[in-house]
Amino acid sequence: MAVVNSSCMLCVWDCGIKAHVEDGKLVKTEGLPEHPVSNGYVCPRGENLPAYVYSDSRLLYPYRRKNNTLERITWDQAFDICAENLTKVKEKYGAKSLAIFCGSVGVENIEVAAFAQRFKSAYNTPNLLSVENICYRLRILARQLTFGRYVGEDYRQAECMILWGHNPDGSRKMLGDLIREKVANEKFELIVIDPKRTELAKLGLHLQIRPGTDAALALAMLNVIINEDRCDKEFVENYTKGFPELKEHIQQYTPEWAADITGIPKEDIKVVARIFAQSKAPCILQGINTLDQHRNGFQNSRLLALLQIVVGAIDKPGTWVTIPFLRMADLRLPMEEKPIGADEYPIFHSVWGRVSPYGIATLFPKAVLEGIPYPMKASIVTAANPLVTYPDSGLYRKAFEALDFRVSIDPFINETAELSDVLLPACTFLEKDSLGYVYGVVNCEPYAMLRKKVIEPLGESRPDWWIWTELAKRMGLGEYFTWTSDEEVFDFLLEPSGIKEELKNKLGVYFAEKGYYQYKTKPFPTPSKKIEIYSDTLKEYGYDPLPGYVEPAQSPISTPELYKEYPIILISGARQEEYAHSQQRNIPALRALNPEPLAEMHPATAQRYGLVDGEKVNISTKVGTVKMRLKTNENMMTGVVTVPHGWGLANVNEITNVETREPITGYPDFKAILVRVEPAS
Ligand SMILES: Nc1nc2c(c(=O)[nH]1)N[C@H]1C(S)=C(S)[C@@H](COP(=O)(O)OP(=O)(O)OC[C@H]3O[C@@H](n4cnc5c(=O)[nH]c(N)nc54)[C@H](O)[C@@H]3O)O[C@H]1N2
Ligand SMILES: Nc1nc2c(c(=O)[nH]1)N[C@H]1C(S)=C(S)[C@@H](COP(=O)(O)OP(=O)(O)OC[C@H]3O[C@@H](n4cnc5c(=O)[nH]c(N)nc54)[C@H](O)[C@@H]3O)O[C@H]1N2
Ligand code: SF4
Ligand SMILES: [Mo]
Repeated sequence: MAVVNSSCMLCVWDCGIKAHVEDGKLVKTEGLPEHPVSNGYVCPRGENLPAYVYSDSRLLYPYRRKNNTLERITWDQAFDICAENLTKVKEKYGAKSLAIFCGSVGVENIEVAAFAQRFKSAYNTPNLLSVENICYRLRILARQLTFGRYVGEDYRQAECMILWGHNPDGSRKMLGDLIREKVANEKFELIVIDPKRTELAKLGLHLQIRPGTDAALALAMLNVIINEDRCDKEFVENYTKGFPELKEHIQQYTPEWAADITGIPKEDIKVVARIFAQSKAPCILQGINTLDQHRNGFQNSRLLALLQIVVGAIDKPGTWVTIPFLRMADLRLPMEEKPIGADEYPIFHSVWGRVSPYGIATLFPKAVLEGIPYPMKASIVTAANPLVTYPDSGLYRKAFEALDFRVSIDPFINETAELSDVLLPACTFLEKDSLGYVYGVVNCEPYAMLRKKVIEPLGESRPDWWIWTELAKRMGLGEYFTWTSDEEVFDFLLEPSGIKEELKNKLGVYFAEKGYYQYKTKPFPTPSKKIEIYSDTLKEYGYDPLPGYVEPAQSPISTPELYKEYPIILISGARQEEYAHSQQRNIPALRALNPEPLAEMHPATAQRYGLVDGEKVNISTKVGTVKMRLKTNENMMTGVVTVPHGWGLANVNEITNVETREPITGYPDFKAILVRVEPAS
């Protein structure tokens, strides 16, 4: 029996694991107590890694689809078919007619995204359509525009924490546990802003907010803090630009005004604003996508930043701080052509000369089905399941069906792979050496870890880098893909970071110190060299330079006619500990813990619409209907229903839409849409 220290890649938290191996087989996984961030924690998915890796639904050989059945083929045949078809498409419609999709795993396993980027630029298509156009990039951009760089939440030392649209018990359990410890042992204020009274909300002050109205609350909190003279004047004067304009701007947004919009009593808004402003170390933990996937998404992120700024809670321990930057190799090659959506969403594409490699994924169906701005004819989908995880699954299905050629690279046959012409079996992270790396950006802990190989690749599955490399060679692009082993790949990726040697310690972990008060010695890297409360850049592009409030694209107020027909507000995608997105439904131990998706609603709302706890209901929008079991729950806000995403057979994205996009980044609207709920006949 051997024990390998590695890290888990089933979600972005990258927990340390001890993998027990017997006769070349993974038999057990448990937490790694010495890990500097997870400290021995693993969730049920991490505990069930043996069942994950040996699952019957693993794709272990290359396949092609012929007469609607899967035919096993060799790697050589698979690459030949891909090369022939991708070349044909390129010759007939141009390189840009190939779209490469890369999902959440591409963020968690940087090799996946890095090689997708390499291939994209070698093939010469600008169209890498990533989950970065659904998740997280929006906030990075909003903070970059405000601070010039990304700042993140130094939550461990926070004395006042606002969980703003974030329920770590489902999405980030380690943090949930830490909050419970802080509540029990420290002088610590917890505030939770959520339409659902979550278990953590019960431990602190809960503001039950109407979905999608967070900007109104934030503006009113700014109003209270500024008008009651609770700002950090010295900080604001020396390090920010645009405070006088903000002061004038927020006068219209009173707590009374916000109370009507949000459903939160005005006194509660004042109390929370004061607690936040008085704390020595206040820290807002913004939901990882909750506030982004709305019409007001970008400005929501700006507003939370402004709250931190006006009270001077920047770069101090326990607030929002600058995370030391770790540079990784950039595998992109220079490219002239812009991806789809670059003109409609120019800031998402590039700002201050920093060009993003991603197109607007929500415009993919339009490109395929309407040829706007140009036709899209082929796809390579890696580490993603857009048929379940993107808005309006029916439309995405139609778009994928309309393509001339589809390739899928995945360790499993997911719903998107089921449509593919060629399926290429990637091995899982347990079957290769790679790099565990979320360096600071998402969890604000500046560490990186070698993700050591635990077992040999199963069947004929292979590492992602190898698949891209061989495919490129077949297409005459081999000169750009010269790597020959896992080790060469991560050595290359790590080269610019300067930490290659440091990672070779016993645990394989590199952990950096956070530097505080950087602004005292280094100006903020914005055009004004200050924090930009007022953003001239946003103004130049025709967006509001100071964030305001807009109603959700669908709401009782913005679309009263629609509301008559669809009188309940739907939230989709609150996380559940057992699953990552559309994955792991095939693991029996996890399925036993969480057998089916439930639509949760307050009993009074259920009663109002004649619905009974435990019965199946149809949830409908103009886009479609999805059937789920109803669970009444006193903790829900009345008039709101919440459902999980990622369930192939009861897929909430059958009813979401691609039309109501966030106006600056093109993000989809997943969090505040109007639905009708009826008993399923
Ligand atoms: N309605 C609604 N929809 C949502 C959301 C929501 O809140 N509501 N959330 C959105 C968000 S924030 C996100 S991030 C997306 C996620 O969207 P996706 O990334 O599309 O979702 P996953 O189901 O995680 O798909 C990941 C795929 O990667 C595969 N995979 C795992 N390991 C590897 C590997 O090493 N290599 C390769 N090549 N493949 C691998 C898995 O088998 C799986 O098929 O969903 C979005 N969709
Ligand atoms: N187990 C598990 N963990 C995951 C993932 C997973 O799939 N499974 N996915 C990972 C990924 S890619 C992501 S993006 C993150 C997502 O993480 P987050 O976006 O932080 O989502 P949650 O922590 O589930 O918290 C969502 C909470 O927001 C509330 N909410 C919904 N709409 C609104 C609103 O309009 N306003 C406010 N104030 N609250 C609202 C919901 O009621 C819910 O309690 O999770 C990550 N962690
Ligand atoms: S799936 Fe669980 S164990 Fe694995 S990284 Fe995520 S939280 Fe940690
Ligand atoms: Mo995400």
